Amino acid sequence: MKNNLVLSAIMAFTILFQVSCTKKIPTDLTKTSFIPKPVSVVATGETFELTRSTVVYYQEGVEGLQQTAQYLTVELNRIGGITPTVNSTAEAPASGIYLSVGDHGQELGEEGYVLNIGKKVINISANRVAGCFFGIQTLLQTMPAGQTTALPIEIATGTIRDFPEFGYRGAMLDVARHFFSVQDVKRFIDFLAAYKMNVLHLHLSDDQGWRIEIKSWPKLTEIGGSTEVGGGEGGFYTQEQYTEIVNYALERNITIIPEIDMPGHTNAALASYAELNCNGKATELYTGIEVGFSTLCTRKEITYQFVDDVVREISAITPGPYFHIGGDESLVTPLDDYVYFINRVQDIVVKYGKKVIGWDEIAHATLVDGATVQFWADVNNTKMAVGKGAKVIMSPAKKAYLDMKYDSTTHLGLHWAGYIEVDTAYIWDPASYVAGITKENILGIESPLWSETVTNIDEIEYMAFPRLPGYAEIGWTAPDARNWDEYKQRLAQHGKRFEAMNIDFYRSPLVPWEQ
Ligand code: TNX
Repeated sequence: MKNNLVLSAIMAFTILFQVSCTKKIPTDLTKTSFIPKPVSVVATGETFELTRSTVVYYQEGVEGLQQTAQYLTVELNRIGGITPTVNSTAEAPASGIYLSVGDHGQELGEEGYVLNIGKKVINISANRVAGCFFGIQTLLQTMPAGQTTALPIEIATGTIRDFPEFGYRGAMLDVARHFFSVQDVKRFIDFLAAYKMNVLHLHLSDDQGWRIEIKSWPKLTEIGGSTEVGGGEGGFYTQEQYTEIVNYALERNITIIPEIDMPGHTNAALASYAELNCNGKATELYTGIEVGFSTLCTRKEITYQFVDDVVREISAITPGPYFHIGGDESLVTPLDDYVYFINRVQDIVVKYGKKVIGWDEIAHATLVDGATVQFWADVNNTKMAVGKGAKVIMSPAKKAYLDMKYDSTTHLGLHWAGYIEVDTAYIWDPASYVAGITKENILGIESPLWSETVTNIDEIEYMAFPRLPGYAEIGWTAPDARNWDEYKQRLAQHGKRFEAMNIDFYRSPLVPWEQ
């Protein structure tokens, strides 16, 4: 009897010990490693318990909010294996997770949100549905990185108020030099969504490949889509597949920006249609990685019929406001011809209801109202564009190029713009990077991933991670709230998130990853 008592005491003690030591109950929300760093986090020191019976509610009558609620349940299922009920409601519930849209003031803007985690209820509220989506991403970062069976999931209570520094936070994927499947692009979209990026720019054509079906010019994909760098089989998206990508992105609050690069970088088109060449002869397909040797024939009328058809067909399946006309490295197009071409092409883009984006070289043309230049190399071009009233997307190659090697030992990538270690990628401010170009001129930031050396999704992951979350933070978090030494600690915590997502990432020695 006495022995039994002692035994039960030991057992009780052991259980207590296990509970208190093996399960750290999170109670301090400010300790969570959020990326991007939110504007403000206030902890209230308690815990919300997410269980199998937690219901996800959304405010009734708000277009798009049900879809956002569904997105949350899919993620909760992935993490905790639970399938929460989704209900619409007219009144704020007393328990569960509640998404709502209302007037939360100008400061929160189009994308800001308030995430309030109470003991019984989690409220995500915003001016717009987009804000609720970003609030969900923040909430997900309070949960275990990967799948867990340890229910309930405990979440520290408190309030996060948050909004982005820039409205344009993007990445670019070059699907022309190497082609990537719809499935790969969707996975890349998921990466962007997890870090609150809202733009995916698809580089759909280049010398080595034409990657989007154009029904009125079918040889573009039949011939121009048939290979890639290194001579592989290439590929292209049918218009239906492109639409599938656009819709997948839309559900994650991401705008697809299609780019048809012209008048240079057009060998795939020139090989497909002889009439686009000034000498009337089709070129050979190209599978190398040189740039600057091709040009459309800018003084032939058929060229503008071609551009008109391409812009018309792509614009019709692109809900986003932009069309990117490329315009970079047209080294064999005389400047007069280049300016004439860019001017005519801008008018075509406007005619089909889209806003023009081009690489910084398009500054030489007469820019249409609402044009945006993407700064990648030339400060003078960019300033000239701003002088002509254009806005700027910041993609300085020395800082923002995801295809640059991390250091001299990186087996993938190029290094013409330098080596870009994770700290180099993080430590810069778009609004002060170029003297004379200030926040008012800048839409935001984009990190391009050119694919001359990148051939599959694992290699995409290796070049994008861990730099991509840093670019996301530069786009979202104000410069005075950013600091590399503090950021690298948070980034280290995301290593287990990358692992849980099966992301093949570069374990930079500059980041104190957990072992
Ligand atoms: C420059 S950036 C290019 C691309 C290459 C890239 C490789 C830009 C507008 N043009 O054609 O793929 O360098 O880093």
